[in-house]
Amino acid sequence: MTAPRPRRRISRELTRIANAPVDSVLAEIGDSAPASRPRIGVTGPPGAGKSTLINTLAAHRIGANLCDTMAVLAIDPSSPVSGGSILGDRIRMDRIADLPGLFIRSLSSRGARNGLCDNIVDLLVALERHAFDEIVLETVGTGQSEVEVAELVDTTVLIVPPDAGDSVQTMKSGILEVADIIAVTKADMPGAARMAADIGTILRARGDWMPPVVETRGDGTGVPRLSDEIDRHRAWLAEARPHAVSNARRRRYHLRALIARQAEEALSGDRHLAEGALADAYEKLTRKLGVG
Ligand SMILES: Nc1nc2c(ncn2[C@@H]2O[C@H](COP(=O)(O)OP(=O)(O)OP(=O)(O)O)[C@@H](O)[C@H]2O)c(=O)[nH]1
Ligand SMILES: [Mg+2]
Repeated sequence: MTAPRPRRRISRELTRIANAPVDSVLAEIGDSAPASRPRIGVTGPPGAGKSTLINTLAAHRIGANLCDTMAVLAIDPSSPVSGGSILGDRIRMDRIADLPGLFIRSLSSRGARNGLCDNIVDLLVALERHAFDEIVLETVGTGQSEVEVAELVDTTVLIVPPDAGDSVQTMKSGILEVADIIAVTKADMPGAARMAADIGTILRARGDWMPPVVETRGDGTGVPRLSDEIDRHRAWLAEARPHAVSNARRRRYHLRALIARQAEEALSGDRHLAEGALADAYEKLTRKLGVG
């Protein structure tokens, strides 16, 4: 039995890191070595049923002792940083909020262009330092972010509601190519089986991994199968992509994100920095960052 996490303390720490400039972030988590805690990304259009599914998935995985501790980070595109509150208003996870070993936090995407927050990697590393067995990241799919989230996690679960309609065609080129598992939610509604079949016809195997399509319902139907598929994918991944490769990829992503933020901080701190000839402005910026 794992001791309950000090949720309030972790939540305050995330708030602090979420609002901190790069230098302070590095002071706080800069000594972190690469660590691969399994990460599950859950992405899909607004209102697709992501939070509901994470709800039942967490209850199932913790209840069945598949993991002792789980952290859920939900990126909420609309609300401002939910200062320290454990539950965002929009995430319907109240049923599991008291589950021992579970930590839930929603965060604003702060208007970041890609629907992820620009400091998401810092927060994932901060959570990793608390040694959760699994970390789940919920993001609202806004085109590019769906694809980008796959860079940050081991297993990408794409959530598709039965009424997604035409979007299946647009999904074809982007997210379907990176989704490891597809969950058609709201399977109690008409069109779910049809949607699952339609997606099945356009899915392609990646290497020898064929993304499975699972139908789920808010009452938890289909969730044990989804959970099994997550474990099956994780086992496959352990063979196909060693941890060292995942760690190196995450580290590169993190470094790029830190540099991008540092540049943003420099540019917004000095409006003259971007003036003049492009090459001059570039030189001024890189000098300011100490990389020129
Ligand atoms: N009929 C039906 N409704 C569902 C099911 N799952 C979720 N819903 C409803 O769909 C709505 C959205 O559910 P959420 O779980 O909040 O969806 P979400 O994708 O997390 O939404 P955002 O985070 O706002 O993008 C809620 O009103 C849920 O009650 C289901 O299996 N069947
Ligand atoms: Mg949600």
